[in-house]
Amino acid sequence: MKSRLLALAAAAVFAFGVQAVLAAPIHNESGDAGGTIAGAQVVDGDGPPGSPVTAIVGSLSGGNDVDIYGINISSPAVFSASTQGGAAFDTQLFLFHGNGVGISANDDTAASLQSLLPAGNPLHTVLAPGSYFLAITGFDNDPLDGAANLIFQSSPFIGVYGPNPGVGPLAGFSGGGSSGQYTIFLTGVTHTPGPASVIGEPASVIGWTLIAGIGSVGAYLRRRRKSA
Ligand SMILES: [Ca+2]
Ligand SMILES: [Ca+2]
Repeated sequence: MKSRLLALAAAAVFAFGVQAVLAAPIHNESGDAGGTIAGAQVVDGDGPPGSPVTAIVGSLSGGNDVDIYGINISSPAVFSASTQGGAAFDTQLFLFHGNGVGISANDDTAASLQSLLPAGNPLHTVLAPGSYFLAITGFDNDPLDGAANLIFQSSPFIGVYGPNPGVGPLAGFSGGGSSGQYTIFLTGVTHTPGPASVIGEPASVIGWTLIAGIGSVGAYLRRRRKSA
């Protein structure tokens, strides 16, 4: 009886330990996050579904590197993304729908060359909870549509902008920017709870499911390798 209790206690401690490891609120870039919506790195697998993601840590390896992350915005009313205090280079942040249509952009704040997509901005509060794509680049590597139009106004640098009228979805970037290590601080973002959370983003459901599935397998394999 005693040994069974000890075994149960050990199992509980083990389960708690695993949960604690899985509950990491910070997502570390795995390899190099892709520079397209389809190649985006989904922020899942390093926390239980629904648990908060408070930051993404990664690096832009050169002026043409663009890192795009698939994130689950669970609370659009408080969603924010910021590199203030999280980078030593001139960052830019851009938010997109799963179909590549632009949502918001910021280059600099009044205080710094780092970037802020602010909580409470009407561009964010109107969003439905679900999957979105957050891109980080170094100034002045800007997102372009298929006709090489700038998707977002790029000056004055401190503005928070929605997409320019008439532009198409993301097709590429202008290239040639600053680079370095970054931390993107997040609010209103949780680890993806899976396809059921993808509300209001029907065009991206299949892609998101596929990406999330691949990401989960990758995370599983990474954990397997680490524990082997
Ligand atoms: Ca990178
Ligand atoms: Ca900037």
